[in-house]
Amino acid sequence: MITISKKKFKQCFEAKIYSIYAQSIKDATNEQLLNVLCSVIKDVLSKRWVDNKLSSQKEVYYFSVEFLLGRQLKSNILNLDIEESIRPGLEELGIDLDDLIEAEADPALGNGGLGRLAACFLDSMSSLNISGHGYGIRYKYGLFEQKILNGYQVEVPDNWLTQGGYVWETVRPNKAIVVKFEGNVQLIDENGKFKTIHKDYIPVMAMPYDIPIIGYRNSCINTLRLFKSEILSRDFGLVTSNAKNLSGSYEDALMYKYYAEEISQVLYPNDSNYAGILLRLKQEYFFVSAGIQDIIRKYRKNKLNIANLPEKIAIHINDTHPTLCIPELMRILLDEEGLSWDEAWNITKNTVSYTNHTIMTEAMEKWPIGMMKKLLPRIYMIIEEINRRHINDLKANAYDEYKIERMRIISNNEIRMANLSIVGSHSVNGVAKLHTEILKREVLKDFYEDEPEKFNNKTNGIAHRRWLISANQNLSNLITELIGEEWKSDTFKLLDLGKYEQDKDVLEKVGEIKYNNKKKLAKYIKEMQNIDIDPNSIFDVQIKRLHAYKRQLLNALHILNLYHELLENPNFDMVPRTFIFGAKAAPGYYLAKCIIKFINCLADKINNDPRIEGKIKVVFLENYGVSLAELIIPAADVSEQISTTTKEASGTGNMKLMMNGAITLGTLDGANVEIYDQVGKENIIIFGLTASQVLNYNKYGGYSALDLYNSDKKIKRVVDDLINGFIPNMDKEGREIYNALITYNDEYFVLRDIQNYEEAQRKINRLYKNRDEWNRMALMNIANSGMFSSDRTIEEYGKYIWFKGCDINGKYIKL
Ligand code: NBG
Repeated sequence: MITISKKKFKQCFEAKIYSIYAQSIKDATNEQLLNVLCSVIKDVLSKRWVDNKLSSQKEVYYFSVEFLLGRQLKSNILNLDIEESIRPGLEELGIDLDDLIEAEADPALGNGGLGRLAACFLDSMSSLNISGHGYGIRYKYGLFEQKILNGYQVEVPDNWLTQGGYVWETVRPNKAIVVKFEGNVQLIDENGKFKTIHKDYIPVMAMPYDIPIIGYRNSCINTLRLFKSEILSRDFGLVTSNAKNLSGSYEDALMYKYYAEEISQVLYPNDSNYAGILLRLKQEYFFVSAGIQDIIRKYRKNKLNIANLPEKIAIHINDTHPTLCIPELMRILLDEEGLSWDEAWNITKNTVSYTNHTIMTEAMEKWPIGMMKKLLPRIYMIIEEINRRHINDLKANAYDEYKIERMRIISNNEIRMANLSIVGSHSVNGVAKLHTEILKREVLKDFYEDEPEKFNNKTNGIAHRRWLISANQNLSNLITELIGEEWKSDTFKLLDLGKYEQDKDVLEKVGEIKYNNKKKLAKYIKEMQNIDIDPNSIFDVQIKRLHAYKRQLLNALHILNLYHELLENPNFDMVPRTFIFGAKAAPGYYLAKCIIKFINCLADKINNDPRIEGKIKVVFLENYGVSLAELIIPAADVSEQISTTTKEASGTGNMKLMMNGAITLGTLDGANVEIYDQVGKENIIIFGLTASQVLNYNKYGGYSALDLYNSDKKIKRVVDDLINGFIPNMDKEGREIYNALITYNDEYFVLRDIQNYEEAQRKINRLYKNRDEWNRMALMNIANSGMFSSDRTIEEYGKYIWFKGCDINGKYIKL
C-alpha cells in the first residue's frame, strides 16, 4: 500500500507549484493546481509502477483502438486510498479537491461501449493483480464535442491536450518504435532459407505515452501505452537504412511530416458504421505493429525462448480493429526470428484471442486487397498464405463450395477481418449469452461448426468502483452501513442487501439518496439548458450512442403519443415524467442526426406547452460522455434498454443503471436477458419481439410497417406528425424518419413494438406510484447487480482464455 502523510503531501505540493510554475498557490489556475496535484501523486506511485514492470507473471496485452478512460483523479485517489491526507491537506492550502476533480479533461478516446469496456477491463485487471496492459492510440483529437444548435448536432473538435499534455501520461522516447508502411518486399533464397527484404518503405515513429492504471488498494499498477505517430528522429537513421529517401525537397519533407502525424490525429467518430478508408487501416496497423514489436522487444530482452511465447504472453484483440496482430506476429516470427511457418502459426494461434462486439454487418471490417497490398505489402503476403492454407484445410474437410466461400479470409477482392481473427486465434467470444448464441447459430455458424471448442461467452461487466463507489458515494455508504465493506472487493456480497427487501427504513433511505441525486442532476440541467425539472417526476433515461437499432425513435414516438393523450384528456392519469436523452451521432450518419433534431423539436414543443402543466419534460443533454454519465446514472429511475432484439450485443449502460437502482425497461436483448435472470420478472419490465421473432422476420419477411400504420390509429397519428407540421422546424428531418419507417419498411421494427412498449410504460407509471414498492425494486436491482462487475468478467477471461492451462504466474496447471 502506498501512503503519504498530510504534512508530507503539503510540503511536496508547495515545492512543486514553485518548481513547475514559479508562482504561488493563490495565483494559480485550477488547471495548474490539478497538474501539480497529479504530479505529486505520480511521484508517490512511480517507484511502485516501475517495480511492477519487473513481474514474472504471464502478461496480458489488451489491444484496442479505443479506450474511454474518463477522468482519473478521483478514481486514482480512491484506489490508492489517499483521500484522507489529500483532501484536508489541500483544504489547509485553501484548495477544494472537488474543484480540481472537475478541472480534469475527460479523454474521449473512444466512441461508446467498446471503448468504455476496455477501460473497465484495465481497471479490473489491476484490481485483480493481473499483469494486464493496454495498447492503443494517443489521438490528438478524441471523439468530437457535441453542441446542439437549433436542435441540430454540431461537431466541435475535442482538443483535450490543450494544457500541453495529459496530466497522467509519461512519454518514453527511449522506447519509441518504427512502423513501416508501403515500399517493396523481396523474398530471397539464402541457402535454402527465405529472407525478406523490405525496401523503400515509409517509416513512422510510434512514440509511447504511458498512463498508470492503479489497482484498488493493492500494489498493482499496470500500464496503458498509447502511441503517438511522429516523423522519424535522427537516432533511427541506422536501423532504417532501407527506408525511402524522404529528405529530398522541402515539399517532400512536409508531405512526410503530414503522412506520419496524420495517423494519430483523430479518433474515428464511428462505432457500428464501417468507414472504409485508408487512414483507418493505417491507424490499425500503426498501433498493432508498435505494440507487437514492443512485446517482442521486451521478451527478447528477458532472454526468453520464443517457442514459449504463449505461456508467457496473452494478446487479446478487442473487436476486429487490432486483427493485424495476427499477421504482424507471424511476420516477426518468420522474418525476424526465422521460425518455420508451422512453428510461427502455432505460437500465434496460441497467443491471440478475439472478442466480437457486434453482429451489425456494416461493422464487420473488410479491406480492399489493393489497399492492403500497397500499404502493407509484407502483411498482405502473409494474409494470402494464411488464407491459402486455411482453404486447403477446409477442402480437406470436404466442406461444400458455398461453405468454403463463406469462410474464406480473402474473397471478392476483400479481406474479411472477422474471418482472419477467428482463424488466427485460439478463442472467440461474444459479450453476452444471447449474443454468443447468435454468433454460434447464425453469424459465425460455419466457423462454430468447424471448431466449436474455440467459441465461448464472456458476459460484459463494468467497473463498480467508478460506477457505484465513486459516482454514487451516498448509496455506496448506505450499502456499507447495511452489509459491511466486503462487497467492494466481492460484488456478489451485494446479495446480502436482499434481506432488507421489506425494511421500510432502508427503502426510504434508498429513495432519499435517489431523490438527492435527482436534485443534483436537475440543478445541472437548469444551469446548462435552463429547463426546470421536478425531482419528484420519474427520471426516465436513455443514454447511449445514437443508432437506429437502439431505437431512441421508439422512445420519442411514445413521448409524442403520451403528449397527445394528455392534450385529449387533461385528467389522464400519470406521474410527471422527465425524459432524458444523451447521445452522439456519427457525423456522417444522417438518419441518426435527424432523430436528434426530432427529439429536440419535440422537447421544444412539449416543454413550452402550458396546457400539459409540466407533466412531461424532455431533455436532450449536450455532449454525452463518461463524466456526464457519472452524473446522470445515479439519478435515473428508469433505464431505457429498448434495442431491437438481437441487435445489441450486450450493452453496459444497462448494468451501470441497475447497479445504481434504476429499473430496466427493456427488450430481451443483449445482457438485458441476464439482468432479467438475476433480478427476476418482478423487478424488471420487459416488452417487445423475441429474438426468434426478429430472426424469423429477417429470414422469411412478412413484416409490413405500412399495414400497421393503416390499421392502428395511434401509430398513424404519431407517424403523420413527423410530416404534417405538428412539430415545427423539422420538415426535412421528419420526412427522412417517415421514409425510414414507412417507405423502407421500418428496419428495426419500431412500429411493431410500439404498442407493447406503451403498455410497459403504463406499468412503470403504476408501479412508481407505490413508493415502497418502487424502492424495493430498486434495492433488488442493486442487490443482484454483483455479477455485472467487470471483476467477474475479467476473472472469467483469465481462467478460461488467457491463463488456460497456467496460473497467473505462468506455471502450468494440469487441467
Ligand atoms: C459494442 C456493442 C455493445 C457492447 C459493447 C461492448 C461496438 C462495435 N460494439 O452492445 O454495441 O456492450 O460493444 O462489448 O461498439
